[in-house]
Amino acid sequence: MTDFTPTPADRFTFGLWTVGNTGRDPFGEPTRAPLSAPYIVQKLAELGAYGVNLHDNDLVPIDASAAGRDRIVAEFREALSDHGLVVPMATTNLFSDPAFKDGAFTSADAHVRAYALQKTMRSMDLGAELGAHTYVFWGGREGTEVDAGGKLLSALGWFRDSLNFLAEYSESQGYGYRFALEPKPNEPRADIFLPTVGSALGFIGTLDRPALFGVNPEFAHETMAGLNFAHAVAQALDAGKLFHIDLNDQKMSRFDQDLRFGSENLKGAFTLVKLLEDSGYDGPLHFDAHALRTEDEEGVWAFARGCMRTYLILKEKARQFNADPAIQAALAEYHRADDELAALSRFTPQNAAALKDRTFDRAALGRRGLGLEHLDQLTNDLLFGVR
Ligand code: XLS
Ligand code: MG
Ligand code: MG
Repeated sequence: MTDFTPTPADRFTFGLWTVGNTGRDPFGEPTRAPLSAPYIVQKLAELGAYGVNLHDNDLVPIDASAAGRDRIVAEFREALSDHGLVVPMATTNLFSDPAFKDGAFTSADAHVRAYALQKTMRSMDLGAELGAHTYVFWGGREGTEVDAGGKLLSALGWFRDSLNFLAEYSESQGYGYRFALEPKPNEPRADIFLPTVGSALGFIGTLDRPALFGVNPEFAHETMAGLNFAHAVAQALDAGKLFHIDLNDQKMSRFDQDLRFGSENLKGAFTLVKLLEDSGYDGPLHFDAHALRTEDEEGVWAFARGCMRTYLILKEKARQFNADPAIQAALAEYHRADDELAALSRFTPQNAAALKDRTFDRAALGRRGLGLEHLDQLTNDLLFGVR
C-alpha cells in the first residue's frame, strides 16, 4: 500500500499552459497572476511530476527577437536541469494568433498555410532542443463555421500535405519525432476536422509515413462528442497508435471544461486507468486540464496534486480488481471460453463446412444470464472502498 505520493517513475506530466492557466474564459478576465515557466518547473518537480510539455508560445512570445528567444530557452533549460524535469512532448500554438482565425494547415489562404509550416518547423526545432520525442498536432482552428466556403475536401488534402511535409522535415533534421494527432469535435470552431480518435486513425492511413503518426486522445474531447473515452483509447491501443494521452475530465455536451482528472466521471476514469495499466502503455501520462477559475495559486497546486493522486488511487484499485477472487470469478463466468469452438473458428474450408452444419441451442444462449449486474456492483463496492 502506498500513500499515493507521485514520483517521476509514475511518468506524470503537465503543460505549461495547464498549471499556468490564469482563469480567463470567454466571459471573464483572469483570476490569477501568470506564473513564470522556471517557477512552474520548480513547483511541478516538488510535487513529483516527471515532465513538462509546451506550445512554442507558452515559453517564447510570438514576437520575441532571436536573442530574446535564446535567453528564455536558456533559462528554461537551466530550470529543467536544476529540478530534474524533462520535456517529453512539444507542440505548436496554431490557434491563438488572428492569422489562424480560419485554420492553419487548412486555411483557404495559401499564405497562412505556408506560415503555419514555418511556425511549426521553428517550434519543432525548439522541441528537439528541449529533448522532446513526441510532437502533438491539435488542430484547434482547423475547421469551419461556414461550409459554403467549399473547402471540406481540399482541407483534408492541405492537412495531409502539411503533415507529410513536417514528417519529412523531422526526418531530414534527424529529430526522430513521433507525431500524435489530437482530435476534438468542436471549440473553438463550430466543427473541427478529424473530430474523433476514429477519424484520426483513419486519416493516418492516408499519410506518406503512417508509421510516424499516432494519436493523442483527450478524455474531455471524446466526451464532448458524446463518446466513451476508454473505447477510443482501446481502439488506439489495438492499432498500436497510442503515442500520448491527455487526461482530464468533462461533463458531456458542455463547453470544454478541462476538469481535474477523475473529478466528474470517476468510473470512466477507473476503466481508463485499468485499461492503460493492463495494456502496458508506458508513455507519458499528461494532464491537459486546469484549476477552476475560482482558485488562487494554492488551488492550482491542489488541482495538480489531485490529478496525480486520483490516478495513483485508481491504479491501486485496478490492481485490487485484478486480485479480487469474487471479481475474478464473475469475470470467468462472463468470459465463457471453448477450445473446440475456437479451433473451429479459424478459417479452413473444412471448418467453415463443419460450422455451417453445427447445431446450436439458440434458446439456451438467449437464456444465459451474464452476471454483469453482480460484477458491476462488486466494482462499485471496490471503488467505494467497502470491499
Ligand atoms: C485543447 C487541447 C490543447 C492541446 C494542445 O482543447 O486539448 O490543449 O492538447 O494544443
Ligand atoms: Mg483540450
Ligand atoms: Mg489536449
